[in-house]
Amino acid sequence: MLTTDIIQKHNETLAADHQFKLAYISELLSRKGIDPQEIIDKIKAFQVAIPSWALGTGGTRFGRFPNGGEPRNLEEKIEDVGLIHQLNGSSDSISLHIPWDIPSDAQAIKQLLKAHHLTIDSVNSNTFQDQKDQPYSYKFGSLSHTKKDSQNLAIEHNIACIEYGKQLDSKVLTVWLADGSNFPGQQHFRKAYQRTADSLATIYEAMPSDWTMLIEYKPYEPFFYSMVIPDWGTSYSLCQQIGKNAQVLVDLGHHLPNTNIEQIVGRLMHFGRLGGFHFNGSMYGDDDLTTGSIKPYQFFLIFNELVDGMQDEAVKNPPLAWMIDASHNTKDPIEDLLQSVNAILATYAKALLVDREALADAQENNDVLHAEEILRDTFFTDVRALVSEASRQLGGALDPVGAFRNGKIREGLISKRGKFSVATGL
Ligand code: RM4
Ligand code: MN
Ligand code: MN
Repeated sequence: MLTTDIIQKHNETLAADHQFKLAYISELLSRKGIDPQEIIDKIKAFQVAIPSWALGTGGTRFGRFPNGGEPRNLEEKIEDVGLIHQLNGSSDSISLHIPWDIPSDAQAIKQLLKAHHLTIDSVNSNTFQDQKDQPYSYKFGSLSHTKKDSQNLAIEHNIACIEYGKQLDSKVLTVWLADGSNFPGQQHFRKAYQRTADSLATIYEAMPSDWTMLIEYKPYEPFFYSMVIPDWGTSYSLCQQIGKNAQVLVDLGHHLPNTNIEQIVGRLMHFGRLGGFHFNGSMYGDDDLTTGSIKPYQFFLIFNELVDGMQDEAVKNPPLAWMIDASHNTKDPIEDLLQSVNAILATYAKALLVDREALADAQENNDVLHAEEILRDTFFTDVRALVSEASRQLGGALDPVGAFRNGKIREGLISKRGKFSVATGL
């Protein structure tokens, strides 16, 4: 549907302004001894996976207000991610949620992925809902369930996810465990933890040796008194027991307000146990808002920590899996995803510009103000032209949302899929 022509024409209308902004930031960087093209190349190499469950309109338990043209099946979800990738050059993979995205014909899906220059990122298991005709319920837990029947069903489901992933060449299983309790006394904390550790160890055993298991944590929701994996410490301890290919996954919205997430990132990288990231914006908790929309400075501090860890040879952390995990309740999902990727790349670019030598020096000498100013100065640098240029060099749009709107792409999707098409997912 999207022709390179739309992107080209749109880029032409923005070219003069873009060149002006790019020349300015390039000159600024050159004066600091930084090669702008080196930064642009790093931005180009940074790819963010799109979750299949974010392509439809999200909602709350009170309501949902779709705009139409939502992808009706896995094939159309792949098409949407292909579109995003064509527009920004930075979204080359899609994460699947099972059973929402079970591939009926793996070969055909692989061909479709190839046609869109995409791969499968992670497969995500779902034991937070009972499926129709499910023999044993997850109402009182899954991997931590007191009854073997439910526990085993959840283990088998995760192993089935690995099988689906293998068919599509994925190498990552992400486990977000929604087990917990709503009332004091309901659950024996130590026993529930141990059952979870045992279940995860069984799943890990079934995983090929070149796969990674990512274990996510979240302090509350769907349970509000306790969660079995509420925090990074619990995820970390589980990973330590399970094996070297088990890693902690940080979802930005899975923290209580004011948590120092950048410090958690630093700790986990120090231990070599940070496996992946779910990007989103958060005001109160798992709000799943647009990445960078609420606390951009904190987001920058998190990226600063990530880049510091990635550039330090003493840090033995594996390469990270980057994914957006947001819910688009108010904005067009594709526009929101494009906006999110843009915010992620711009923040990454800023973190690349931090003068690490000067920062280390200020820290060693306890020059508090200077250390802080090094970060603030970088944070306030406008790097958006570098991100646009990276997109352009990858064949994408200087302004992906603008091109999406100008090309009337949503209108096209609505006329093809209908006003009332609904995506599977939450
Ligand atoms: C959870 C968590 C998981 C995601 C589900 C849909 O809060 O963030 O990563 O798979 O939502
Ligand atoms: Mn998540
Ligand atoms: Mn979440």
